[in-house]
Amino acid sequence: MKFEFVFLAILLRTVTASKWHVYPDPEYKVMACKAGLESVAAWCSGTSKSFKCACKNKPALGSWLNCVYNQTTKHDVFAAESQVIKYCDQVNVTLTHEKLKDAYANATNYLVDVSKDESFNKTKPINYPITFSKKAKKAYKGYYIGYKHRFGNVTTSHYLGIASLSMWGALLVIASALHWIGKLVPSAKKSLTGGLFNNYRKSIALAPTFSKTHLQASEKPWANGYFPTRFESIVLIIHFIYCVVACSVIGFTYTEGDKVFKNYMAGTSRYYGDRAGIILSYQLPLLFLFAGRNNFLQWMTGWQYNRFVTFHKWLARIIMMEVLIHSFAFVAQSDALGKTHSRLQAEYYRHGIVATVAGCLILPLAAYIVRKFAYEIFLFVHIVLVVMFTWTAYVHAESQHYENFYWACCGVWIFDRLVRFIRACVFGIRTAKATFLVDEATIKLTVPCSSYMKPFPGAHVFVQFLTPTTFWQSHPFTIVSSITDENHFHLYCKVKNGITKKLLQKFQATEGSEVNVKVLVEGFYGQQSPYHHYDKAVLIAGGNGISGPFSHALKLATSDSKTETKLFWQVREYSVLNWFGEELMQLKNTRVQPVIYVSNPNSTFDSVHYNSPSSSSSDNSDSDSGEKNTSSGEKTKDANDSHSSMLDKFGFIEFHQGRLNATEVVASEIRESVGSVAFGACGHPAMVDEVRVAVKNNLSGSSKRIEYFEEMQSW
Ligand SMILES: Cc1cc2nc3c(=O)[nH]c(=O)nc-3n(C[C@H](O)[C@H](O)[C@H](O)COP(=O)(O)OP(=O)(O)OC[C@H]3O[C@@H](n4cnc5c(N)ncnc54)[C@H](O)[C@@H]3O)c2cc1C
Ligand SMILES: *[C@@H]1O[C@H](CO)[C@@H](O)[C@H](O)[C@H]1NC(C)=O
Ligand SMILES: *[C@@H]1O[C@H](CO)[C@@H](O)[C@H](O)[C@H]1NC(C)=O
Ligand SMILES: *[C@@H]1O[C@H](CO)[C@@H](O)[C@H](O)[C@H]1NC(C)=O
Ligand SMILES: *[C@@H]1O[C@H](CO)[C@@H](O)[C@H](O)[C@H]1NC(C)=O
Ligand SMILES: *[C@@H]1O[C@H](CO)[C@@H](O)[C@H](O)[C@H]1NC(C)=O
Ligand SMILES: *[C@@H]1O[C@H](CO)[C@@H](O)[C@H](O)[C@H]1NC(C)=O
Ligand SMILES: *[C@@H]1O[C@H](CO)[C@@H](O)[C@H](O)[C@H]1NC(C)=O
Ligand SMILES: *[C@@H]1O[C@H](CO)[C@@H](O)[C@H](O)[C@H]1NC(C)=O
Ligand SMILES: CC(=O)N[C@H]1CO[C@H](CO)[C@@H](O)[C@@H]1O
Repeated sequence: MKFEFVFLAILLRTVTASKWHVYPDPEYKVMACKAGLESVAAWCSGTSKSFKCACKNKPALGSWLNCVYNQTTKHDVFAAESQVIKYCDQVNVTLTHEKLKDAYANATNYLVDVSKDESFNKTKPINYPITFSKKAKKAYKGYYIGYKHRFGNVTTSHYLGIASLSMWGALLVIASALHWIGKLVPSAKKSLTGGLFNNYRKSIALAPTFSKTHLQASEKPWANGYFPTRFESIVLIIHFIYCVVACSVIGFTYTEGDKVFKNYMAGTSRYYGDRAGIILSYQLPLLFLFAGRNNFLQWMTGWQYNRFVTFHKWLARIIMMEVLIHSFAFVAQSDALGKTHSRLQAEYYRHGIVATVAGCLILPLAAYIVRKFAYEIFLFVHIVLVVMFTWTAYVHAESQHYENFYWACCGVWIFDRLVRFIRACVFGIRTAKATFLVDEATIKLTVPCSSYMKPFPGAHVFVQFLTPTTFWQSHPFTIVSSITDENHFHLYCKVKNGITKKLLQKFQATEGSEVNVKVLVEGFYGQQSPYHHYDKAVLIAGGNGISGPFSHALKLATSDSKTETKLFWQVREYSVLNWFGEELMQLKNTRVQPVIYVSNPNSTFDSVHYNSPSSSSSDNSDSDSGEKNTSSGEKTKDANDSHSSMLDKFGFIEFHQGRLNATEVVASEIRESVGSVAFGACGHPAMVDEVRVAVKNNLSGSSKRIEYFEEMQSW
């Protein structure tokens, strides 16, 4: 947890570094006087944006002050003088309020009205002060309104950017407060069962965005991944609407006679461009923060990493929208100013273009389909493009003094990588024992624990298999603390098409026996759901999703909590007892009631060759081939013996043939319970969604506190 505080400090440091200049109104007047007068007469040769001539040349200073005193009132004259002193200080001319008054008094003796002179050449330097003529006043007004719009919009944009960050901050603070109150004073949370709370939870906190679909949306080809939950959608929609309004409502329109932007297009596009550019700068660090594995906000809010990943994805899409507004606005502005060609030569402009292109490529290359079928390619391309985007955007922004935002992004990213590195170092390279479980197409890994890190139920680790072709991949797996080996934990890795398949090919030659494999482990990650605060815990698992729910059940069984626990497990074959029997044995004679649903009607105990916790692996492989012969041939008396002896051994488990109906389980468990109930689910996405929806539907029918914890994460 110490990491989290260091992180907070770094983040605050980078955020406070993003200071900018707010222009007070007198400053606009001082700037506009100088620019207005210099547009009607010249005192030095060559035009310059600097204040050198205006400060050093006495007639120029006199004319400038004449305008400043004419346009200010007694309320802002002092501020305006101070501004003149500040500008002159920048060009090493030291002035005071008295000196300004003297210079003005002297100048008034020599003022010349040049506007009446038709032949006056306004680019030829003169050596006398001029009056604040009508012409000069018109120029002044044009500059005044121009600067006010230009820099006022910048100020507004900063405030809007800060406001968007503050809204996220407020949300996270509220979520953290609720999380910690629930954690420290469990009874407070349990007492929130009134109609209002249940309605809120029913229609927002627990509901998927659309009626039934959250995780299982990923199975629909058009869905591009998971649907957020309704709570997440509401947060994101509010954020989206805010961004649209903030980017599109500028607050004023282009004024004719604006001398800063000579035409409508040049002005308007600049306002939109600045607005979008500044707001997105504030939001970028959030994007990097939410994507990090070691994001301290997980610890504060109790939200799982996948919720932050959801926010990360949608924020990225909205920020890209702002990037495009910014880019196209400046394309339009360059065109309106006739500067397209010259800007294309400028380094900052070119970097801006590259950043936009890189950003645009990131989104389609991170689509669900890419992540599903080529996760490693996605990850590699994502990192390369994000580095490209950040670097080019940094160079682009630095030219306009917005680079601090990018330092914040890099700080967040580097910090996350650093913590990951430290975590991996603390665990060190370990030798894991790998066993291939044929029937389940699962690789069982037994990994020695680090004495510095304490595993907790539901935790997951990221594993790198240190073989020449796979060492760079980092995969998440849920841990199960080992029962047989002290200070070890198991990972049950379902064989899929990537790294797990590669490992399988390695092990296939040595089926059934153990293989040593070097791994680098990074953990422990995840949030532990507080089932022990509830009177009853109902854990529902499907297939390989058993790891998390089982760990919770075991913890509840072995700790002195009074929580009544049920562990439902949907499997295909009885043969799961071969690989998970030892674990389940631990639940014998405890408060935990395991219930197993076997879906394959042909499955029997015959394929189970569970002996005792001390059975060696070579025994297993012998009986394995023996079993295969019996199950394909006629059933022998042995098989019947084994059936009854199995029933003996696993008698404490309730077995059912058929599929587990999550809706029914949820409804009946709530009906039967006398106190508060917490549900947890991990397994097939459709089943997990079913549990979520069933819990949501049954909230209002119950006066007890009913909670749902999703034990499954995907991203
Ligand atoms: C928090 C968490 C806990 C998990 N616990 C378990 C577990 O206990 N047992 C288990 O069998 N599986 C678990 N998984 C899933 C497991 O991470 C993937 O099955 C594994 O990474 C697939 O590797 P592959 O290269 O063989 O898969 P592929 O065939 O390449 O891909 C299969 C699927 O896994 C996803 N995937 C691939 N690599 C990653 C990655 N590095 N990070 C996230 N997703 C990835 C892909 O998007 C794809 O949808 C867990 C996943 C998460 C997020
Ligand atoms: C007063 O103004 C005149 C004309 O600009 C200038 O030549 C002269 O040096 C000024 N005197 C002082 C004391 O500033
Ligand atoms: C400002 O200058 C104008 C001439 O441009 C003049 O009419 C007006 O009186 C001046 N106002 C003040 C407050 O000096
Ligand atoms: C002002 O003076 C400082 C130090 O004397 C010098 O570094 C700087 O370049 C000067 N600035 C201008 C605009 O002359
Ligand atoms: C005005 O002055 C500038 C610089 O002294 C000179 O180049 C230009 O030709 C002059 N223009 C006219 C119309 O006299
Ligand atoms: C069960 O066995 C019958 C007959 O052997 C077979 O037709 C059926 O497909 C099997 N069912 C499953 C789910 O394996
Ligand atoms: C299993 O049965 C097959 C034929 O049914 C036989 O060839 C094989 O040797 C048997 N294996 C064992 C281990 O008995
Ligand atoms: C197994 O034993 C039971 C009684 O214990 C008996 O009813 C059944 O027919 C036996 N089955 C086989 C295949 O021997
Ligand atoms: C589960 O039960 C409910 C109500 O009892 C029923 O509507 C639903 O269709 C069942 N689901 C499955 C998958 O059988
Ligand atoms: C008590 C209660 O509200 N029970 C409901 C639980 O949800 C199922 C359907 O999901 C309803 O049929 C029950 O009436």
